[in-house]
Amino acid sequence: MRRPWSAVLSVLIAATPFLVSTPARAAALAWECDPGYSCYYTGSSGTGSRWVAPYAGCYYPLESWLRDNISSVTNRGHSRATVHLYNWVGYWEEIATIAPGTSVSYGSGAYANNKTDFICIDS
Ligand SMILES: [Ca+2]
Repeated sequence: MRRPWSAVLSVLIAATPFLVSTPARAAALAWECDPGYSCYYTGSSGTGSRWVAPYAGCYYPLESWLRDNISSVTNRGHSRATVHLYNWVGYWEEIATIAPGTSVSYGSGAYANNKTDFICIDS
């Protein structure tokens, strides 16, 4: 049986897997945070592990990896969604107020660095 030329000459182009150079666990871009949300980072300047508040309101207790481990915050919430950070010192001490549209980063010497136990976001 004779094969048609087209079959004989057909060239099979191997579907070489396209190698995408995206690491499985990419480091978060600094200050990565969707509009409408406030984001909390364990590192300075919006780096490290990130927690995103799902909606306005108060959050307590924080997850153990986040508690006393927030070093920077960006607030991309709406115009009334001010963020308040609190530290327990026998009472709830407000250690930071972050206005909508602003970001704060606490250096190692900053009072508010790695102290937050409780977060409230105004609605
Ligand atoms: Ca604390």
